[in-house]
Amino acid sequence: MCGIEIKYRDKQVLSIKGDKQDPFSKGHMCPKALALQDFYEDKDRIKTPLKRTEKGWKEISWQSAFDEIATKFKTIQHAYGKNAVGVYLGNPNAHNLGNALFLKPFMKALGSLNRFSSASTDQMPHHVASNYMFGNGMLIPIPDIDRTDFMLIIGGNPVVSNGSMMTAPGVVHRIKAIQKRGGKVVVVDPRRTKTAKIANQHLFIRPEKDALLLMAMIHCIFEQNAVNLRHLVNVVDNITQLETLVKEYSPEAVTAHVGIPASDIRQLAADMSNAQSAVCYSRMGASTQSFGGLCQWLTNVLNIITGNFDREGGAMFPLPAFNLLRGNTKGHPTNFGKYTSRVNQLPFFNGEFPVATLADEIQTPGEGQIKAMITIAGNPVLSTPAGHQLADAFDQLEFMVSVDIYLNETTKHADIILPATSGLENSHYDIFFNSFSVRNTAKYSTALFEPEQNQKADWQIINELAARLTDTPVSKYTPEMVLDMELKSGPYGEQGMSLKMLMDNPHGLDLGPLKTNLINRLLTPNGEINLIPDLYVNDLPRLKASLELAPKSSQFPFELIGRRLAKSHNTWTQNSQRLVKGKNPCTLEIHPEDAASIGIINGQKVTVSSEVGEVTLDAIITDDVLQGVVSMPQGWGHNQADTKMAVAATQPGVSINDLTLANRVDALTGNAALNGTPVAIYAA
Ligand SMILES: Nc1nc2c(c(=O)[nH]1)N[C@H]1C(S)=C(S)[C@@H](COP(=O)(O)OP(=O)(O)OC[C@H]3O[C@@H](n4cnc5c(=O)[nH]c(N)nc54)[C@H](O)[C@@H]3O)O[C@H]1N2
Ligand SMILES: Nc1nc2c(c(=O)[nH]1)N[C@H]1C(S)=C(S)[C@@H](COP(=O)(O)OP(=O)(O)OC[C@H]3O[C@@H](n4cnc5c(=O)[nH]c(N)nc54)[C@H](O)[C@@H]3O)O[C@H]1N2
Ligand SMILES: [Mo]
Repeated sequence: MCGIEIKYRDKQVLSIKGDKQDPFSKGHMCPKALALQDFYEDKDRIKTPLKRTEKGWKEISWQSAFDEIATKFKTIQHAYGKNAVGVYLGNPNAHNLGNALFLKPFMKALGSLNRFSSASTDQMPHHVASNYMFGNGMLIPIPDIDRTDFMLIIGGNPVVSNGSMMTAPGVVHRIKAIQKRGGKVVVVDPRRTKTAKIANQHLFIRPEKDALLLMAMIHCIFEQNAVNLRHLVNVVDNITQLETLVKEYSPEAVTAHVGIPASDIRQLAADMSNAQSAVCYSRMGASTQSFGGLCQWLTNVLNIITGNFDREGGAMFPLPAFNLLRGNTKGHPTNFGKYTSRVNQLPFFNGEFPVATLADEIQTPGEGQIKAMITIAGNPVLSTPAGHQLADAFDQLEFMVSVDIYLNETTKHADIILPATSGLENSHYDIFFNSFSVRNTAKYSTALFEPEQNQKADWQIINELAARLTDTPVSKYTPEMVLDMELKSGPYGEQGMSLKMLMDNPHGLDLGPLKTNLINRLLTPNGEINLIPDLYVNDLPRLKASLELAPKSSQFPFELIGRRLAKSHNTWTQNSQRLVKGKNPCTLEIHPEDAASIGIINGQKVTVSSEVGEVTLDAIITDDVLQGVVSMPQGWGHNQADTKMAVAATQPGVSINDLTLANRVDALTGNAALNGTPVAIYAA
């Protein structure tokens, strides 16, 4: 989403800089953009289809790769049923125009319900809350960071991540601007993050206790007589029933659990309702945990009842030029939990099952068992809970295909790897991240370089596969054709929005700040917002039970949380020299008193073990983490044999997901509960 200016000669990148004329990013870009050159030039990037043979990987032609894949998938589906072929879609699909447009028809062609993605290790609770409250999983409220006077950030570190479900290039400037106009930023996190360090206030919270905090804040809003629904007063239902639900969650009732003094909780609620405008933004830390579903529901509730919903400076709904919700009408029945997964009965939603249960679906015999897989732009062996167990499961498949740019920890388990073009060889318009953006803007970039002769873009690969699976001709559409049509039929179509218009304005077009628009866009059957959908009310006994302090597990006394690093993106950017140079960032942060209690010193190697695995890494002693909590980065662990990522191997790190547990999910949404994993620590 950041505009970048690349100087180049022939096929050589000379420089990469932020584009000052981009109306949205205004010259900002993060370190990962610089690495585009490394990805482009990377000698390890695969460029020809590879097939596993007894003598190792063999380069094969696209024709024979497509032939073999289509035959194998068809044979397996014929023998065991359509669901026998599973799919895992990774995060880069969301950053890829062609995949964002053509994965849907591909999935339809495959006809399997066994679909999984990184969304269930990430933001699924947001989609579920939007589905139940606003009538569509993609109608997502976004913090109006540029106009708010009070921003409460729970479990997000946007200074490092640049926002998430909040597209906001240059977050530091935006946070400083809040402070400059007299506003306040408060961070709630078990770790003193870079965001916490520039905030006005940081409150340490115990992992997985955010739903209790939110319940108590809502309790306080009623107690302080501060409910103010403003323009939504006629569409918001069940406010009195909500008051009853939160009654028992006073700050005093939750304080010992969340680890925040009751007076601070009251003050936080008062600050939020007294501010001219305010927004509560809760993200990864509040989603990938045992109460992720409740957290995202309660975040919406808090924003709504304090009069900060669909209003300047509150949580608002972007209206992108390519409107993903075009054509949706009111009153579609919810598809949440229409199916449940075979082995663990986790809910199907938004066209997929929770990935935490993928290994079980592969390894548990019986009708409906997954016998073959295709992964597209995903690295679940490093990115999903108990990823090392999923690796074992992959080896039990009859057949596996990966569409990727690297031979890595996941793709090495495939029988055939199909190489896709990468960043600078692809054109781009961001369909998803414009939908989560703090300002309405639109920008299209053409591909900078022609791909090498034998390469194909992701969308060409999946369209070809779809055609072969259905014995139909390959789609005649290109991403540009669909994009142009959507832009013309979208909300700015009448003002002339089109692909040509974007091409005439290569720095991007500013379509203005977010606008109040929710009442007309609500897609719930009755056009109203139910504050207390049954789904959530039925999950409250579980929250209440958590108030009965569970005794700390003596075998695994610490709670492990993850962290993101400015110079890496998930699992795959570590083959860039620019990004990995410098000292090893894959360390375990531990509080001084905890370090003392187990007798370790700064820099010492420690072993971290959980119920499913153990890893060894350097300890960093710091009071940036709460006592009892330890933090390590996600996305590392490139120390496996048989991969081809030479730079990454120089700084491999270890995988946090060798420790996380596949059976720790948010019982409501099935989202992986990655944060709060019980672990033990001892000197290595
Ligand atoms: N413990 C813990 N686990 C986590 C997280 C955490 O915070 N803690 N974060 C979670 C989150 S938020 C996410 S989104 C997931 C991410 O999980 P994944 O999506 O599984 O992981 P990525 O590293 O994003 O995987 C990207 C894969 O796509 C390939 N790739 C990159 N670009 C392209 C391309 O253009 N085309 C194709 N075909 N392939 C490409 C890469 O080589 C890599 O194999 O991880 C989750 N896992
Ligand atoms: N540089 C960089 N940028 C990225 C990525 C990257 O890998 N690198 N990944 C991208 C992706 S895929 C995503 S989804 C976004 C994520 O963007 P963010 O949500 O901003 O990501 P995190 O840094 O994972 O922030 C999660 C925070 O939650 C805290 N936390 C952990 N457990 C709890 C808890 O129980 N309660 C509370 N309140 N906090 C908790 C952690 O300490 C951490 O600070 O970032 C995106 N941007
Ligand atoms: Mo993510």
